[in-house]
Amino acid sequence: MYAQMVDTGAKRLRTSEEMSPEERAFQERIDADIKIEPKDWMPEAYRKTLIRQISQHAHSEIVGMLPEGNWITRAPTLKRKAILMAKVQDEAGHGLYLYAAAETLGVSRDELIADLHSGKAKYSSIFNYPTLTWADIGAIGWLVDGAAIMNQIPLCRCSHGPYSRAMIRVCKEESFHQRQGFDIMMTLCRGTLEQKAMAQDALNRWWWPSLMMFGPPDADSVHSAQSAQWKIKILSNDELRQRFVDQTVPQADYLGIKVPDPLLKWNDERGHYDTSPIDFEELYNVVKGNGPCNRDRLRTRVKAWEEGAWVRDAALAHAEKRAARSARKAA
Ligand code: BYC
Repeated sequence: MYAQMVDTGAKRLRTSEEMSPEERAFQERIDADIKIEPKDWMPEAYRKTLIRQISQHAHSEIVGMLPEGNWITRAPTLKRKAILMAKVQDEAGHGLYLYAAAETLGVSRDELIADLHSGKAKYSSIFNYPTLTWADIGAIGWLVDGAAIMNQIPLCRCSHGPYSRAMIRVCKEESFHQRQGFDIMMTLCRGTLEQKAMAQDALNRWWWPSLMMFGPPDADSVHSAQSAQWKIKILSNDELRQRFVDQTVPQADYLGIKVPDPLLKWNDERGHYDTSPIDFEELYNVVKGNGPCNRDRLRTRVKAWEEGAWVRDAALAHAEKRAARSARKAA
């Protein structure tokens, strides 16, 4: 599959003969499944690709707190509220592990955040959609966290040590998030007709954006071939998307709600579900900044950053004071 991608819009991969001796040794380590650690030599493009992907991932976790945070004050029971608060706090933790993993590549957190706020760095398209009802919280946990796990389990085996290790804990927590989402959907689907209709409406709105989370089709994916060669990507965008569809459709059947795709059908020959063509124009449009909530999300993040300046200043002043005290004691 990746061999096909080499000729489809992605840059041509360098052959072993075209690589410098350092690059060749690096690629051999990757091929032998040896992790690349912060002090190891790495091609500049590998470093840049990782900074791009890990920071986009970190930003997604942090921006991803907003649509769900919107429902903390309106959760239907105390128990649901406590669970949702824990989940949203977990997302903050994921963002922090990921920023720390990116920092090992020689970039500062301030630079990464400045790139998010200026619109230079991306975050996942999915968080530019609004959460209109409580059922959306169920759909996000079930579908969005479900898609995130599908994408992130292979990342636990990626070639970069800090990123792969961060992913192990993230995936364990995402698994709890997915189950809490499914549990909300289950409760709604077993509830009144009105509640079941809310669950169906949430599935209708979140299904296609969830499939778009996996990125453009392989044929249009700019980075896939190189990322596959470096084992940053273990499975392609389309392979992961297909696995997600195959896993999720039976869950929708179990809930008794209908995936909003008239052409969805099990294909015995392929051993997979066939779907309607995905409207990737919608993904490109959202990624360009024109989704329903892009401007609002960035405005909220920038405001939170500015209003938190005094906390960062106070923490820094405290750390400097402690360091000075320790230095005096040591002298
Ligand atoms: N949204 O060549 P491609 C979560 C960009 S949420 C926005 O295939 P790549 C969570 C892509 O960046 C998920 N942009 O790129 C769940 C590139 O643009 P640039 C966060 C997208 O990197 C619940 C261009 O399109 N997860 O965790 O090889 C609550 C071409 O694409 C999207 C991750 O970030 C998109 N959906 O593959 C809270 C996982 N898709 O950078 C949080 C790690 C593509 O050249 N990331 N683009 O300007 C990945 O696995 C990969 O980066 C992707 C894209 C599969 C997303």
